[in-house]
Amino acid sequence: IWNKNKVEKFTTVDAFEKRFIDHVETTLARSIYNCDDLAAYQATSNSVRDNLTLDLNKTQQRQTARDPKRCYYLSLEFLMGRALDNALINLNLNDDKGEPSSTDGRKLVEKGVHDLGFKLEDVLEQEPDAALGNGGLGRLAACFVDSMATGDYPCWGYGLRYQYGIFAQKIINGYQVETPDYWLNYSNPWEIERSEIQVPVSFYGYVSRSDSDSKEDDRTLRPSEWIAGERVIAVAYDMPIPGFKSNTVNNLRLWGSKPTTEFDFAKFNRGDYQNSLVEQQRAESITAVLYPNDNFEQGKELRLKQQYFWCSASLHDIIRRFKKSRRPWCEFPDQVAIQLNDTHPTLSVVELQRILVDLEHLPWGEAWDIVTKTFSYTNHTVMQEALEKWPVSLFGRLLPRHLEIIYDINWFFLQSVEKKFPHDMDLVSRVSIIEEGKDRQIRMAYLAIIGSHKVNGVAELHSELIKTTIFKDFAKIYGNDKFINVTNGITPRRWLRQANPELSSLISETLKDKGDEYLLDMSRLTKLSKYAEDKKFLKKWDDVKQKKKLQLIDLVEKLTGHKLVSDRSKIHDVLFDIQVKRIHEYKRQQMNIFGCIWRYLQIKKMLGEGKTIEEVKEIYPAKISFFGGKSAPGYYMAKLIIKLINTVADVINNDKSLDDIFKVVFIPDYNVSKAEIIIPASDLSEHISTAGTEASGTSNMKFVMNGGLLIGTVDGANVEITREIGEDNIFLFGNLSENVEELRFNHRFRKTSLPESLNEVLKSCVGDAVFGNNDEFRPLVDSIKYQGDYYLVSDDFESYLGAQKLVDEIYHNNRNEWLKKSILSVANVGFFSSDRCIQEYAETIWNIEPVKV
Ligand code: 26Q
Repeated sequence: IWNKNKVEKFTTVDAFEKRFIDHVETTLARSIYNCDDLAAYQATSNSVRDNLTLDLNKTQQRQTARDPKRCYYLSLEFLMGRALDNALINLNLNDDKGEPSSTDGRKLVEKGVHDLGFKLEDVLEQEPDAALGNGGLGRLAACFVDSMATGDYPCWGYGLRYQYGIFAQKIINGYQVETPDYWLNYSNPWEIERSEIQVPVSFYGYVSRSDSDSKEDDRTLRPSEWIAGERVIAVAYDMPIPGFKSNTVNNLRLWGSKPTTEFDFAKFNRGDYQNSLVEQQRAESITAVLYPNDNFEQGKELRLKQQYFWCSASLHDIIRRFKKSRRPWCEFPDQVAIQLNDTHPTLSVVELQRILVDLEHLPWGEAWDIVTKTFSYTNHTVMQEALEKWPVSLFGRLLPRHLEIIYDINWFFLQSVEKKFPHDMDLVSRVSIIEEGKDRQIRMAYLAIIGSHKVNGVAELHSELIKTTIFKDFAKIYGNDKFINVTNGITPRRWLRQANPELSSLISETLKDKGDEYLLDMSRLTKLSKYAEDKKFLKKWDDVKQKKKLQLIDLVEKLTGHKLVSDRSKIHDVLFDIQVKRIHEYKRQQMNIFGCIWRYLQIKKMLGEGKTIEEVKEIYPAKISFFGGKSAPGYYMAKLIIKLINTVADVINNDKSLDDIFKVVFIPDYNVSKAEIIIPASDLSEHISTAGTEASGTSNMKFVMNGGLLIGTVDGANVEITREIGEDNIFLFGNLSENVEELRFNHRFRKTSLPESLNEVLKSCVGDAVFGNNDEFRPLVDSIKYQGDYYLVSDDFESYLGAQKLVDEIYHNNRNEWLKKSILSVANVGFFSSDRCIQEYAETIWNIEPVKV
C-alpha cells in the first residue's frame, strides 16, 4: 500500500497547478477565488517545498544507509535571504530513475503561476528575507550550505531559529532607526517543525563530586556530575537546502527554545502559580533575537546562553546520529567533522569533552584526542575588539562544570608548552586560555585553536596575518601544518543566475551552454575573454548593465520617494559607484563620503570660476554614489557616518546648479534581497578598508561576478581578486598592511600632517560650514585630526582621489576599455565560487567525500 500510494514530485506544469490549488484549498484553507499574491506565494512555496522534502528524505535515507563521514557547519548566523527563487533555480525535476531532466524548473513554475493568474515576479516579492545574520560571516554560511548540497557533500548546518532577524533599518531625518524584524509573521513555508525532536539543555547549578578526597589536579581523571539549576528545551526546525543540478537536498537545522513541561512545584505550592509560569516563559527569550553586532563582541549573558543552548543541542543531535551505527567512540572523528564558524560555537569543544568524560566515562586523554580530531576553526577577524572573551565569573555561574573543564584543558595545554619550550615562561603565560587581570577572562579564540586540528583564515593575506600577529605564539607551538588558508567564495547560483538573469542568459548564449553548466564549472567563463574586443558583444554586455542600472533606479525611487534621474535614456553616461556593507569605521565609508564632498567642492569651485556645466563635466563626469548598510545600534561613530552621508546627500541632491551631474544616495535597509538588485547595477564598487583589517570581504567577489569594477585597498581577498583578474582590471590604491603600524605610530606622535584636500573637506563638516549641521560631525573630524586617525583615512586620501580620477577618465573617455576590463573580470572570477571553496574544506580539513543520491 505504501509503495502504491507514494507521494510524487510534480514534474509538469499540470501537476504543479494541481498541487498549488490543493495547498490553497487545504493548507491555507482558502477558496481559489480569494487567493492574493501572498496566498499565491505560500501555495507556490508549499508546492515547491513538497518536492524538496521528498528529495530531502531520499538524501537522508541514502546517507543513513551509506553512513559516510559527515560535516556539521556550526554557525550562529545563516543569512539566507529569500528561498523561493533559489529553490526554483535548483528545482530538480528528475523522476525516480531519470537522468537530470532538461526541463527548466523555474520556467515550469513561472508558466503554472501565470496560468493561475499571477506574475511570478510579484509572487517572489511576497517573501520576507530570512535575515538570520549580520553580514559577511552569516552570508558566507548561506553560500556554503548551497555549495555543500551542490557538491553532494553529506553536510548539515546547525544554527538558531531567531524569531527576530537583524533589525529593519529606517532612515528618519537622516538617522538610522531600528525596527524589529518579525519575519515569521505569516508562517514560514520553508521550515519543517520537528516537534518530536526535543533536546533538554541545562544552565546554572553546581558540580558534585562523589569522592571528596581526590587531589586537586587529579579531579579530571574522574567524571563529575553537574546538577543543573535551569532546564529548557531545544526544538528542531529544519530547512531543506537543495543543490543545483543535483539530487541532494541537505538539511539546515535551527533550534528554537521553549519551556520544559517540568514545573516548579515548590513555587506553585507557595501559591506563586503566576510567577512560576512567567519564569518558564523566559525560556523562549533564548532564541528570540539575533545580536546585531558585526565584528564587535559584547559580553552579554544572554548571548552566552544562546551559544551554549545551540552547542549543546547540536552536539546531542550529532552524537545521537553517531550512536545509531554502534561504533566505538574512537571512530567518532572518522564519522564526524565539526567546523566552527568563528569562535561563537567554541563551547561545543568543551561540551563534547564533558559528554565523553562525565557521561560516557572515557579517560581524559582519549576524550581529548577525539575532540581535537573532530573540530576545526575558521577565524574571520584580527581586530582586537571583535575577539570573543568571557568574564570567568559570569561564565562559571552559567556553566560551572564547563569552567572546570576549560581550566583542565588549559592546564594540560600549558604543561605541554612548558615541556616543548622549557625556557620560555613568558610564552606559557601569553598563550593561557585565561587572561589574567582584575577581571579574569576566557579567550575563546585560544580555546578554539587548542581544541581544533586545523585553523583557517579566509583569504591569503588574512591567513598570513593571523600566523604572524594575533596567533603568532600558537603558530610557533603547533608548527606550520595547523594554520591554513581557505579563501572565501560565493555561490554563483544566487549571485549570478538569480540576481542577474540578463547577464546569465548572455553568458550561456555566448558560451553555447544551454544547460548553464558554467554555474558549476566556472572555468568555462574564461572563454568570454575572446569577446572582450568584439564590438557587437560589448554592446550586448553594456545593454545588460544599463538595464540593471535602471532596475536599481526604480528600487531607489520606490524606497525613498525621490526622483533620482530625470532622463532615463542618459543612464549610459552616469557612473554608478556603490558601497554597500555593514557600516564600520574600518570599512571607511567616511573616506568615501569625504571623497564625495571633495568632488562637490571642486565642482562648485569650477562653477564659481564661471565654468559651464559642460566644462565641469569634462573633469567630473556624471556619477551617482550609492551607500547602504546597517550600523550596530550602539555604535555611535557608525551612526554618525550614516547621518553625515544623508546630510551630504541632502545638500548635493538639492543643489540645482549641479544639473544632475552628481548625486549621493543612501539606500535604506540593505539586505540580501536588495543586494540582488544593487550589486548587478554597479559600474564601480568600493572595498576600501584600512589595509589588514578586512579579513576577506565577499561582496567584492559578487560585484566582480556581475561585471562591476572594483576600487579597493590591498586588503583581504582584493589581493587574490587582483591576481585572478589581472591588475589592469582593478583600481588599487593606498598604503599596505605592513606599513600600518608605523603610520599609526607616526600619528600618535603628531608626525603626520593632513593633506590639503582632506583639510578642506573636514573644514566643510564642522561649525556652520555647508555640511556642518551645528557641529554634529565634530567627533568624526576630531578622530582624524586629533585622535590619531586610527583607520588612516588621512594617509590614504590622496591616493584614493587619484584612483577615482583614473576611474572617471576611463569610464568616460574610453568606454570600450572599461567594458573590456569588465568582461575580463567576469571571465576570470571562477576561483571565487564557493564550490571551489567547499571542495578545499572537504579535502584538506574535513576529509569527507561526496555521496551522490
Ligand atoms: C560576537 C560576540 C557577541 C556578539 C556578536 C559577535 C559577532 C557577531 C558577528 C562577532 C562578529 C560577527 C561577524 C563577523 C563578520 O561578519 N566577519 C566577516 O566575515 C566575512 C566572511 O569570512 C569576511 O569576508 C569579512 O572580512 C569579515 O569581516
